[in-house]
Amino acid sequence: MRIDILSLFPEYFQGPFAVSILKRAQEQGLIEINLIDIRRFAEDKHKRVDDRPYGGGPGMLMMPGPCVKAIRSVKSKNSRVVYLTPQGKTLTAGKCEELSEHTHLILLCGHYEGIDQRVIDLEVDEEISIGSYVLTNGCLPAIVLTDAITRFVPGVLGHKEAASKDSFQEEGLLEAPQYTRPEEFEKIAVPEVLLGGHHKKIADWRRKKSEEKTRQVTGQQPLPN
Ligand code: 4HQ
Repeated sequence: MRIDILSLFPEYFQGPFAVSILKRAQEQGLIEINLIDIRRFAEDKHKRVDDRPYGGGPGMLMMPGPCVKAIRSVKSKNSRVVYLTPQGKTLTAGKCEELSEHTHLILLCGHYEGIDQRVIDLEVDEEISIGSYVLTNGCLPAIVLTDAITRFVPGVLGHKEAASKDSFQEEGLLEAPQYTRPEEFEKIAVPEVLLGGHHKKIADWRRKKSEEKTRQVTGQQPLPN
């Protein structure tokens, strides 16, 4: 899978993509990430990429010309073009898994107050939000999306933790609490059942905790089994 990320700050991504699992996935050739500077596609001698909104209002918008040119410079028949925006559909694990099945993603990061609607009308396949709040630009959302998608690319995660094989996650449940050594930490003991090695009892305990947590946090009734 290839991911092209179009933004005004390609440097933004260099930290997160150069460490840990995303770094290894690139080294193993499982994903290829390309960072593209939209300003390269500016159409005037001042390299301008923003302008004032028609109808008035605060701030600036990204001009359609440079955005559309940048997208078209990498687009082919197999490309899926995603614009990151609070106006999009909220990202879920299911959407990440679906996007991981594409061979080419183009992620468009907005800056300022956003982009001209005609870029969306002409070139964008879907709009995705990483949550209901407003960030200063779309670079962090593109990092979040790239990270969450990469976990679903075959070979990126080890056998054990394979992205959606977690039965609880598949049922929309939150995870049970987890513990490692020591057995007691600042007077708090690890729940006895986890120390016993009784796999059925451990699985039952985890399910119960998982359902409790899901109810607490989401108010949602866990699906019956
Ligand atoms: N922004 N989920 C504003 C976001 C955002 C989000 C990206 C800030 C687009 C123009 N994107 N720019 N939340 O807050 O995706």
